Amino acid sequence: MATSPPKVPVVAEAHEVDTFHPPEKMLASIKEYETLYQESIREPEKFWGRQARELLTWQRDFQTVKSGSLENGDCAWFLEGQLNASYNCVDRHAFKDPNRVAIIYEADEPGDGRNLTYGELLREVCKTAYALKQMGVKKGDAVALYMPMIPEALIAFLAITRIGAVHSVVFAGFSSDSLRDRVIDAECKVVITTDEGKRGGKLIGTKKIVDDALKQCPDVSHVLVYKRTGADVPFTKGRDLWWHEEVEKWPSYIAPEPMNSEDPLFLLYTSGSTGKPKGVMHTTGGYLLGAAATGKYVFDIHEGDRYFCGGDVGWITGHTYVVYAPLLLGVATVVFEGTPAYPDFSRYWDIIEKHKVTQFYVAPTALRLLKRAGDQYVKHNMKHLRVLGSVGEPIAAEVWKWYFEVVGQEEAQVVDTYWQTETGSNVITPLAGVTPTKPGSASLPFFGIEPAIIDPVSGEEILGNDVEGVLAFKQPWPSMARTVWGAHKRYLDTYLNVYKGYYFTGDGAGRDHEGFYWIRGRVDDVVNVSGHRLSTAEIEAALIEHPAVAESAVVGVHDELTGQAVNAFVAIKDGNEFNEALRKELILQVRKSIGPFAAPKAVYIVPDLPKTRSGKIMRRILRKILAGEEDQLGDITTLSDPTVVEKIIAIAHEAK
Ligand code: 6R9
Repeated sequence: MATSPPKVPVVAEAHEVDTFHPPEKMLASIKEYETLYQESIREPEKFWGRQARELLTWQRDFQTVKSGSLENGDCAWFLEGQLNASYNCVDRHAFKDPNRVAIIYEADEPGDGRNLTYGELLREVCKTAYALKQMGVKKGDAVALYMPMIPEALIAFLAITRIGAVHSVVFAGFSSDSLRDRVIDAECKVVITTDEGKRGGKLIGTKKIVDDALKQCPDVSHVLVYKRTGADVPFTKGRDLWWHEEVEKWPSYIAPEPMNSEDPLFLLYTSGSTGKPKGVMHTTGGYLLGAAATGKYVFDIHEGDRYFCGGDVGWITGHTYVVYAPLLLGVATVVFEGTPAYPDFSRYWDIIEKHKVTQFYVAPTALRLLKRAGDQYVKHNMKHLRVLGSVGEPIAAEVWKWYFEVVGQEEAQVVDTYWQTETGSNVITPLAGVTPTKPGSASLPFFGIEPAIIDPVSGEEILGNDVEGVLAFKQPWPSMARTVWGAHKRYLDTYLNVYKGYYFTGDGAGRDHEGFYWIRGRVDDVVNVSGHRLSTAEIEAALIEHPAVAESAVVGVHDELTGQAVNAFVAIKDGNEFNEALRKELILQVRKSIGPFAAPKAVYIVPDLPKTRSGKIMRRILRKILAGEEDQLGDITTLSDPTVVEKIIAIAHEAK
């Protein structure tokens, strides 16, 4: 078994020979996966103890691999152990090989990018860490990031972790209101941003959004601003500081802060079934191990690889697979600022060809767009590609095949990776080149993951194959979230108390006759638009903020391009007139409260919503109406006013 990456560079230079030598896989066969998997389930201490010592560098070794339980919600890993994330991502590679490329920055405009070596990254991280320290950031403090996809975002992640602070990244597509709520919830005192962002040829006013958000955050003492475009942005004296002025003042080395394995590494806010976003908390040792282990086994990352994850650092995919997995394993990570459609639909393929990318990882929504644009855009030499990852939503079989045949030329392995913000890293996924794959199935559990299919009615686990139900996990794993920031009870109630003794994912799933898993989608009020996770309750709360709105109900409907789309039903208060202007205002309200990506695709103004006598909104009925399944509404006589259903059907029809 190849337990560590081969020492020699495994990809021949293109000019040298015209042959491509794929490295030996991390595992020899599916048999070896099965053996290791059994060990990971039966003897998790032995398995994870070994992996943790092999993949991470500990400043102090651990003695207790695993403690706590799902029942009690107190899982902890590698107690007594101490390590530092930035040391593991940067220093250890920089010492060995300072000239190795760490970051390949592909700017929005093709040709504007640059590379950073591990040596350069170490210096930049240290200087920035120093600057943060001088700004008063202490161990355990949360620092907010509101940044585009540029190398400085990664430098900021690592600088924060270097001094033992906690990053709380807010996707730079969230509105100022959303940013404000997250800054307040995590009690951030420092925010890092840019003057502007640049994406798909358009400018994004990041600093302005931060300024708006901070009007209601009196506790923020400093904003560190990286100059990305040179736009003339207002500066608040005493509070705002330029990155280039601050960072250059400080020495290029600062020692990494030793952190306990269970110290928080980051918070990442995500949507759940209730209105308020949850600050999911990940800890240092366990999370880093999940990232490194899945990078190694799922993506088959070897020394010398160039790894390109198209996710944004504002989401978990960017955290784990743009930043942590590739850097922990010491390979180059592509940081792409733009969009797959700019300047044209060949942008991803241009990048893959130019940088000889070995692993590519993206959401099906982008693949659907590019498949639709046409194969004429995919005429590149992409022979270095070994792995094609998919993430965030189910991938339809036709899209899977297109990815495999047209993009990968049937040479690269497609890995449909299922996981969540809360799981930290891939949990049900093929291992590239090892696991046989079936288009549309995320296949088999990763090491340490023991899935259970549960009957949602009885709450009992359904054993055997060929079964359907909701997906849960029976054992804790190192990279699982430990809590929801400031709301541990909510954490317990959402994930661990639903089915006692299990972690509940919130997804429906089937296990087929061969034990392969098929993810069916959320069973709660979460909608997945272009791989972005949105809560219907959160959008409803945004709509209600509009003075004309009495009540609203939001549902997800199937959408060709974005997977699901947000549709809103709104009952307006008496005295308000429905017209096109109001519809626009309502959409604007959601853009303002949450962000443009959450804007409803359709808004239906209705006289009333279908409700039970106890006042519960029956979203199921609304979903059926939009799906054209009016004949399958079931018993509606229990509604407080069954006649509203007819009216809503008429309105929905008229809109079509
Ligand atoms: C990584 C990420 C999590 C939700 C999850 C599920 C859906 C993710 C999937 C998938 C089908 C896959 N999801 N990967 N559904 N197949 N391969 O996306 O995290 O933003 O927290 O979303 O995404 O519904 O529960 P997050």
